[in-house]
Amino acid sequence: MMQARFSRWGLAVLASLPFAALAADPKPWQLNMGRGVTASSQHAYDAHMLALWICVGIGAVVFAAMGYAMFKFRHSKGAVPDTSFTHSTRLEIVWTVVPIILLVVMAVPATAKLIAMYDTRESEMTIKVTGVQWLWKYEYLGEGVEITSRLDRESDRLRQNKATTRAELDAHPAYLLDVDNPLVVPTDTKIRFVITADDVIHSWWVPALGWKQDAIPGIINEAWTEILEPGVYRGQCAELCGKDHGFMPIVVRAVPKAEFEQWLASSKAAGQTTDEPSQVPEGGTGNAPRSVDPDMIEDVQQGEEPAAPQAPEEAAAPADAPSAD
Ligand SMILES: [Cu+2]
Repeated sequence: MMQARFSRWGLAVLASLPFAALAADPKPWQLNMGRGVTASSQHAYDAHMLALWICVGIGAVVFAAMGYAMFKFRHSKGAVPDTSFTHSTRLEIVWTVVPIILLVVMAVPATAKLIAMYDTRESEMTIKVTGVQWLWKYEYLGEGVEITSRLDRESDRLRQNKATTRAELDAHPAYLLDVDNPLVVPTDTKIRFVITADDVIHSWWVPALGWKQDAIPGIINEAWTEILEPGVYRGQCAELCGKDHGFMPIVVRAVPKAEFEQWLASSKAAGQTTDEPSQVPEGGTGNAPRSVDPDMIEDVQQGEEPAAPQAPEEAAAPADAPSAD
């Protein structure tokens, strides 16, 4: 009995080894947000920590002033309320100017980081993500490789079986977080994502990458990532998209470039391909979060791949139009 329990523990430990990089994913009772594994996620973390420490400073000053006032001017020491008090012009100026300075101190780096987050230029490859009720489709544009990623069979079996026990769930470390075909991406590569949906609005979200992007039918949203550390990073659909919204997890497996090339070649050889390689739409101008190119939207609505713009000048034109936000 004891032997069996130990070997079960051993199996669980072994099974969790490939997920050693899970450190980037949230843990139960984790305080604070994670740093993630990309420059974007590090930027988000830095902006968050700056705001946090400013809040801590404000809290300390306000509570100290309250405490001091309550202790120093207490009733038992004969303090009398100042009923003729109106205001202090000097204090009014101080508590208007200081918050303005704090807001600017936070807004300037945050804006720079936000602009960098939307800058999809100079990406080395493009992956099209399509949300479908209730799975994800990934297409390596220009490579002709397309994969469908859905909840792994074991999770699906356990969740549908009313007789499933707690022990069975515990024995499956990635219950409801695993997929049959993870999205395989190379590390140290700027990857552009074009994100859309087939039916309803979904949202592609992997916390370790540091961003979340809506997948909307008829609209192509852009995002990019450059993963620094190999590992398995997990996420979820973050937009309520129907009854199985909670059962379309995301798994990103980041591997070194050479290993990715091997994987891509073997996927092609295995026939996991579309009929003909899709064309790669040109990257945006770096400041447009969503494409407002009517041709691109029409293509997607008709279930076709967005065609590449004819010339770079034409590609730049739609981005000058006001954002569809
Ligand atoms: Cu969804």
